[in-house]
Amino acid sequence: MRGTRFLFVATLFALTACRGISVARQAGGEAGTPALGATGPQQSIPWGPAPAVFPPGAQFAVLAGDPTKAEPFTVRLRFPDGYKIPPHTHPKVERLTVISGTIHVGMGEKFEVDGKAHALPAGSLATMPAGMKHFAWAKGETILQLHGTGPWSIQYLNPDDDPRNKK
Ligand SMILES: [Cu+2]
Repeated sequence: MRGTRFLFVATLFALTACRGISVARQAGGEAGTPALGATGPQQSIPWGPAPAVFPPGAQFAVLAGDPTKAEPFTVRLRFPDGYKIPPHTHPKVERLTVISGTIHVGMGEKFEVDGKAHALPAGSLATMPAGMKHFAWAKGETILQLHGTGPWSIQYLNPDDDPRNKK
């Protein structure tokens, strides 16, 4: 059944945001991981255009590690209101935390805006197993944090949806 493998935690855990700096300090001890302990929240995020695998309009920042390598990583994505990611899978578990805004995540092979999608407001955590087919859209400007172990990528189910195939 669709969505049964979607391990979904909608519980708000706003306190986590307050603990973010200490978590980052621990991560700072790893090789190649920038120490974020001395930097503040948001204003120190090194935003830039998202990689070409994302539909145009997203901003991207690597906070720790390298998502293209076989190592732990933490990245952030900033989507404008209404931003859509067509149906896709990932080769590794996707773990996302909603920092602000709301991301809607639907399961399956077809992009459908309906009541079956999960609305994940700020503070939500979602975990999607490798290979699970899903899609997403943002309501309001939305910032997500993804963490896991690379190499991380997106495989669109329909090659026509892959922005790299569009000229
Ligand atoms: Cu995904």
